[in-house]
Amino acid sequence: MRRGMKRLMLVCMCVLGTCACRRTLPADPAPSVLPVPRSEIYGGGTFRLSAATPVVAVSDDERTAWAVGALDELYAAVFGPEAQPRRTDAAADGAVRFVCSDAMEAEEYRLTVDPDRIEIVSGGPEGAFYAVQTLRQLLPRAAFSGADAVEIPCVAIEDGPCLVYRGLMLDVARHFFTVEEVKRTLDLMAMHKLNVFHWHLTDDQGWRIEIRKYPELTRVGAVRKRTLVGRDPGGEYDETCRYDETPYGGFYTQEEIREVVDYAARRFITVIPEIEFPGHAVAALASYPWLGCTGERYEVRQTWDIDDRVFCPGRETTFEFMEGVLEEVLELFPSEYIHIGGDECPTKMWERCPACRARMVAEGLTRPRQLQGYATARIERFLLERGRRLIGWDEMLDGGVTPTAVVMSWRGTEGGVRAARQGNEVVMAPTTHCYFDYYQTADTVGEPLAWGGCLPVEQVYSLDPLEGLSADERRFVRGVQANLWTEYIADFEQAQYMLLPRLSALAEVAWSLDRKDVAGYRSRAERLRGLYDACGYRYARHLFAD
Ligand code: TNX
Repeated sequence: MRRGMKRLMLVCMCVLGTCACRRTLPADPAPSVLPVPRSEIYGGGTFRLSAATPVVAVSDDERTAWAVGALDELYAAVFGPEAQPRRTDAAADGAVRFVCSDAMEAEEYRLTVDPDRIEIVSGGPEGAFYAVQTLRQLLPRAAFSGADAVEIPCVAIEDGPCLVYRGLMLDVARHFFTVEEVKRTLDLMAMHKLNVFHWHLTDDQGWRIEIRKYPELTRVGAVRKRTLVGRDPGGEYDETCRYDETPYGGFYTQEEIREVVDYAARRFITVIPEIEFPGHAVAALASYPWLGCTGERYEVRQTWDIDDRVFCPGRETTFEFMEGVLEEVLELFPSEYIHIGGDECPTKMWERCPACRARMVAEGLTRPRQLQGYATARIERFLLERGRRLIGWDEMLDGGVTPTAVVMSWRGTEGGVRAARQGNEVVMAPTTHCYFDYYQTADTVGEPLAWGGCLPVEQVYSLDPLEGLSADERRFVRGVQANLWTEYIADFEQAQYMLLPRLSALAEVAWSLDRKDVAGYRSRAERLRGLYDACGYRYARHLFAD
């Protein structure tokens, strides 16, 4: 018996030993790429990629270096952290070659894998970056647990996105995510070829961005004294509320913000900051009571839902404040679009406020709601003067919107359709298809607590952001966005679970709108799931057979 055991151990050690020594992993039998490329034609044979495979880069400008940097990351993930592809100038065989083409759009690429080389032709560095993301999906799944060489199937891929805006919004006010977690989120986006990270930085329950001119925003506004446990029964003072009695807080220093913006830029992701105005403002009002209509001192909010306590558009000091905040925001974020929220802003306080009433008279406004239109237009003027564009939630339409503002449609697609018809640019993010804080299945037993609703991955996939619009009007639809609100997100693990695999469905809507097919998507998602496993991401399994 003991001898038998010994022999078994020896055999095991040999097997493990073989795994650990020089070996080439064969290509997986049926790779497929998600989001689905314009065309993907597999030939016979394979290319053998190893740490010794050199890279030929066409130029050495900064953005090209970012795209090639993605290949460095791939080498590190497969061949070990020390593996750095050697750069060579020669158009040698056996290399990965990056080439630029004037005939292509910046995000377009052609990836050709032949037995003796890999060639990536792209319009710009972003296209080259996406080609590397595609290449990553072509590797055998086992590659990510270490190999000396891997085989990649020969293939010719032509690809490019359908929509220019492919977004994800993350709410860091209700649940605070660390810089590391935000970076992991950006990695996820890059894997899915998404290119806009909408960072929801302020809300009633927390102010999360350092503003040097207004230090109370993070000294006071970044911390709530406790957090609701379980579902919000509908109001702070409801006796059935139960709280976690520990203070909850966090914010990003300006240095950390720069770090995130830079990390995103290297992945060709633009970061759009959102500073909520004039609603969802309790954390700001708790920091500086003179920002509200009554001047009362409030606490940072501890429950969810909509709040009446909003910025006072009657007072000049409110605009001075917003401009002071935005000046610092513009320094930190190079994004053309700056999000100023605009959603869910009750007018109750304004109706009773002498300063607001005076403002209405002075501006000839007849409805309190028009004060929001007035306030938004003022902020927009400030942004336009500095070369930026204002983007906000579709409630902006109710207060009257300027032709230059960009509308993010969340209460269905109707607002977006209306905006596109009147010539406003639009991003579609309707609750019906894009709210990843909703349950992913009708049977919620065993699911983590979520906002409510039911948004299965197939439903995300069925989004047609251009529906109901003429060819002319469609030009105004810039793209689509998934939103992850975090009232009921407990940690980053759960955030991943809510995002995946739904983000892959949204990615296909955004990138491959003109070639969607749900059956194909299922099998591509099944394959992509192998990469989620390899990267250690958590994901929901409703789409998959097991
Ligand atoms: C509505 S969508 C909100 C958020 C909530 C979300 C919950 C939008 C612009 N506002 O404040 O977190 O619903 O799903």
